[in-house]
Amino acid sequence: AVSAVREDSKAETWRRCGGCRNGSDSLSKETVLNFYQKMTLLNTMDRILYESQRQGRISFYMTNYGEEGTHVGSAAALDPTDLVFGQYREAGVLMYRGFPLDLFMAQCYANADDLGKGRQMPVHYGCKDLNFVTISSPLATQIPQAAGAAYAVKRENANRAVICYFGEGAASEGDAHAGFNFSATLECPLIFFCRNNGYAISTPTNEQYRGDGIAARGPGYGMLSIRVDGNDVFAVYNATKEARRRAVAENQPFLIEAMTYRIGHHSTSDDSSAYRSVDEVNYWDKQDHPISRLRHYMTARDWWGEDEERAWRKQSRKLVMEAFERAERRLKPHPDLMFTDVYDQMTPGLEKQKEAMWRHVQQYKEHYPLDLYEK
Ligand SMILES: Cc1ncc(C[n+]2csc(CCOP(=O)(O)OP(=O)(O)O)c2C)c(N)n1
Ligand SMILES: [Mg+2]
Repeated sequence: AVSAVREDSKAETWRRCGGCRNGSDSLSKETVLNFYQKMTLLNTMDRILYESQRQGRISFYMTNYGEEGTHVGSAAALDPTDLVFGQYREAGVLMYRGFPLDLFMAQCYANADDLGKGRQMPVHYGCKDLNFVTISSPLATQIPQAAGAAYAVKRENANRAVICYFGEGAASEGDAHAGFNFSATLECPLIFFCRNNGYAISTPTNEQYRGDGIAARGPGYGMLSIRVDGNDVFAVYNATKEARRRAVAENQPFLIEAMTYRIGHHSTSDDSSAYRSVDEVNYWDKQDHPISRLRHYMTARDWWGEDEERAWRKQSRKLVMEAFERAERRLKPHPDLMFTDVYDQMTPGLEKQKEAMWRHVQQYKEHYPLDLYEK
């Protein structure tokens, strides 16, 4: 079944629905169940952390609702040594690579276990061991950085690729042009993965560009490009697998545009009911959700039923709740860590700021519960 996925995408999209087994036959039951478990675990974690923010337990959060298929399908097609540059809505990629719930929670709670030592806003994950470059919010900065990294990878000749995720909104930044052109002309093994989820905060795609989406820009840069149904985890997997193969074998960038839909608000600072209808959101939630589509496939193959679903829902919720409770109890990092690691040796200016901070904290002790911080 090949059909246009969203009304605003004029080109045909490579669509493989859960009902047709093309391409996914080669994936084992174990692999497919793992896809499903990662997609639903991400969904459960999102729900708990979103609620945490609403209750004032954490400062901010961004959900990944509706885009789970793009994360898991693409992550599964990569080699663990491939380097990932994300935007901020790709937590499922990191989860698929093995980042534990405890570390997701530690980052959002900025506790003493956070690999970033509590210095970043929630969802700005990073993990050197999993080859996942720390998220930075200024849009599209990761695109030229990924081009540079892919050039370095090529020079190492290490049979490695770089993948760079970005939203269709970020593709309007000047940095996107620089990254696309550098990687094409320098012939870098780079997969550009655009999550076209219909919105850049409140701006719908029909106000973002006049051409045919993001994939149509690829040929202008001399880049191989494909548009794929982002809510079909198998289609995303197949497209990314082939993009990676060609990027590495032929040293060239490959642009993927995955058509999907942002079901949640942009972030906890946004209320999307101000700019889109409940009917629109419901359509994607009820009719074309990557998780339910995958579940239909598993059911059709007799791999999954009500009992498995009930048991997994219970187990996954327990895993998330336990990690959440551990994170909340954990102490915060020592306040001195705010001043370290940028310079090898702290500058005199920073030393002064640190002393000023401690004077302030001593003076207004009642507002600073130091017993919650590591000594
Ligand atoms: C340089 C820059 N400009 C503006 C912003 C504010 N901003 C944050 S997210 C966002 C929308 C991005 O949309 P898109 O790339 O489609 O990603 P999505 O949120 O849909 O996943 C904007 C405008 C920013 N972070 N950085
Ligand atoms: Mg978007």
